[in-house]
Amino acid sequence: AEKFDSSAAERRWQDAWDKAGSFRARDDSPKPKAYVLEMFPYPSGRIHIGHVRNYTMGDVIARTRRAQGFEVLHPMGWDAFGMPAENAAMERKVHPGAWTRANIANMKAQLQRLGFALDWSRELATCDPEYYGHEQALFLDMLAAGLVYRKESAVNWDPVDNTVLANEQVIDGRGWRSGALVERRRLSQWFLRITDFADELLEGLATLDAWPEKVRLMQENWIGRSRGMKFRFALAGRDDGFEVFTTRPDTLFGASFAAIAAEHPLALALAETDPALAAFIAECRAGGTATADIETQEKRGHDTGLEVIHPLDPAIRLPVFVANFVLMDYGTGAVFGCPAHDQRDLDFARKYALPVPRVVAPEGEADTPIQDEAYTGPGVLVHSHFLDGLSVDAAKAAVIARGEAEGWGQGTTQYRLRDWGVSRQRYWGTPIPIIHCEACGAVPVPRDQLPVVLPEDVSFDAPGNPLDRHPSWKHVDCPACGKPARRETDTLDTFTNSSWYFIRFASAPADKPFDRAVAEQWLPVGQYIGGVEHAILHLLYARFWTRALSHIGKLDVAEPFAGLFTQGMVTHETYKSEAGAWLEPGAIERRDGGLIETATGLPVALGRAEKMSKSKKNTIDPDMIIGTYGADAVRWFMLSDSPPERDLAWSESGIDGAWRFVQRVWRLASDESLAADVTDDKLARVLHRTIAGVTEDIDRLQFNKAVAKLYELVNALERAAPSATRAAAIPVLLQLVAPMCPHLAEEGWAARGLDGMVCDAAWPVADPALLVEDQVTIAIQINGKLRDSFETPKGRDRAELEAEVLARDKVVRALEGKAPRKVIVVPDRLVNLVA
Ligand code: ANZ
Ligand code: ZN
Repeated sequence: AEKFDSSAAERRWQDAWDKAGSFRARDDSPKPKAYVLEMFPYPSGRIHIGHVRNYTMGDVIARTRRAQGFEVLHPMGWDAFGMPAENAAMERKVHPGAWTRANIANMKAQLQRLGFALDWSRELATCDPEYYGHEQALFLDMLAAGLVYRKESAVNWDPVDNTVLANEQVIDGRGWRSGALVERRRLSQWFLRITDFADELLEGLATLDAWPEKVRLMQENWIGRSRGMKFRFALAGRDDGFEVFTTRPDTLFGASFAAIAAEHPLALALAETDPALAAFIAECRAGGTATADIETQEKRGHDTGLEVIHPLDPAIRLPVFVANFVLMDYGTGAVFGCPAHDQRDLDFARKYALPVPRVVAPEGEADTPIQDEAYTGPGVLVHSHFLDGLSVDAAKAAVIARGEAEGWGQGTTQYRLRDWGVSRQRYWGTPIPIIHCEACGAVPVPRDQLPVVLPEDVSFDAPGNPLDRHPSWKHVDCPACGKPARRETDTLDTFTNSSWYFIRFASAPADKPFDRAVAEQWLPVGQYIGGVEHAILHLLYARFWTRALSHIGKLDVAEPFAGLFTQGMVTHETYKSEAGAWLEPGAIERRDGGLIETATGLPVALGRAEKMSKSKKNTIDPDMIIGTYGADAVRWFMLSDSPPERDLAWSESGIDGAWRFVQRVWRLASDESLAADVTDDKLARVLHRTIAGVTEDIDRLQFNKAVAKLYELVNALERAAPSATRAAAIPVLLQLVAPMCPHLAEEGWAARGLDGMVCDAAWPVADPALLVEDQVTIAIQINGKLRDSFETPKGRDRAELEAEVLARDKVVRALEGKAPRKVIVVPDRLVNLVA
């Protein structure tokens, strides 16, 4: 037979599917619905191998569900806003829009080469005004419902580029571009009230049993609900005080100081008359806002000279510091310091020579001094008066009870989760549809003026926000009073774009964000697949939007993604030259069992398999490998070898193996030897076990296991002699292979002259009778002599076996039609008849 011509088959079948509209999802279909979605890509320029793995998995599910009789929604689009487009504009003088659209065209062509069963009619790019205009409408809906507000908050400010930086853009305290020392500034920003949903988002996790445990745990930790206490410290000799928040009220007798944030109102008030404090506050403002920075920063403070009164013992006084490790935006912006049991407090206490009294200790260690490490382990309360001997939990409860009874404090539920700041001082994002008027304040853009479209004529030659610099865009009249006013020039965080795209995929009318009834037919997404890097923010924000939209009556969906799967990375060996430079796989050769650099003949050091990255030169270009091996072999390899949640090591031998598999299936499919008129029970069993196994493996997303079973089936078919069973099994093989290697399957289907396309054929169903794994041979004895034997499933009961034996021709003849005097049945072994 001829070799399988992958590129001809790819063109032919991609065309045929397209013409037939095979993968269009019909809203009005009477079939049960299945929504399969992979996290949509950022149009960075080219598809990388990680995308290929991700989308191949989704495609296998989508194609299988379709064959199983579901109406499948499997859409694709582009998460098209974000910084890289602006960086490209700055570096290469190309408009972010033009850059993005060129990338989309490129990547779409690449995806199409892989033959994914996508409904391209639903394609969207978040940078299309049709998309972000509806997003603006949803933002205004949330604003009207009180889920959006504006407040001042601290941001990382790059004083050279005059711009706000995200935490990730601050490296070692400096702006990633300018290298300038970053300052902390307070700016008015827009926030979404995700914290209103903290409990719901936390409790909803319990319903997501088709999510990886680890992702649920990450979300839980991120939301970070904890029991704590707020209480008031009175300042000695004054009639004011301040509130602190603690998660360890049990350690209150271990307090040796109190500390407030640099931006705390008390600190600011004291600074007015204390120049040294004012200078210290200014220093604290320099430095990033990331918690990680704050954790690693040297702990520093300024002694205010004030003292607070200990709430449990008025005789105890504690000094009050302004400290750089206390955040204004968390808790109350003030703490009590317990150095023995909190590392930050310990570092601080050592620096300022404060006492370190221990109040929690394991048995017998009440007087063991604390050294360099705070004690956070278990134990009972010591040196704590009425708390002595209590467990940590009991002591927490006792202090909260005392505070509530005496009126100086109360128990709280605290969340690590903060409201979501969505303002970005950038061009390439959804414009926030607000107009600022001196008289009327922040006025929503009237609905009939949406979308607020980004201006095209912007420049990127100066730092800062191009929208703000634009000569005319922001100057508008106030929609309320008609006086000159100013457009909001902040755009929305790109995470808002990805927080509802799956709803728009399900329903995309022109005049509104989505049609509720249609969207609800599809939602929730049955299977969502993507990278674990989105385990927290994207998934949490999307869950929040879904709940928020439901809360305001736009939708009634509790959780957007019923099933979630996070796939592993694709890795590749790395190579280093003698000089220590990374080498591309193409620059090396294997010789005499070693590796050498082709250009120099020098030996090459083989490095670990690592995530493919440009910097390590260990990337593989999807286009190139599709060209060499064909889309089906690439898809097949992406599913083989490793469980999908683990990393997959790209290897030449692996993709070669996949290519050979494709050829073997093709040889079977194009085998024209006539079917012999016999059946082959053994092969039938293998076939049906494969049908059942592959179906189950795909259901459980264990693609590598499905692949292994298909290898076995191919082995069996190759070995089997011609038979009717074999002839009938080959089309079934093609059906089972179709989700993974769809072009090969169609080509084989056509080669065998079968009707229609394999993608339209109903998924094969295993015959349960052929699935019984363990067969046993039952011996039939008559008067102790072996007369006959037969195969039967293991574990059948005595009566059944007896009846079956007595009905057998040979037995009836041997007994001459009479009933036996006695029947002895040894289950799974023998039936002895005494005549
Ligand atoms: C006293 C104490 C004693 C604390 C002890 C811890 C251990 P999580 O669990 O992250 O919520 N804290 C409170 N507000 C703060 C702020 N604005 N900036 C910096 N730190 C703040 O942490 C809660 C703990 O972090 C609180 O409990 C408080 O220190 C500190 F043995 O209070 B703790
Ligand atoms: Zn006005």
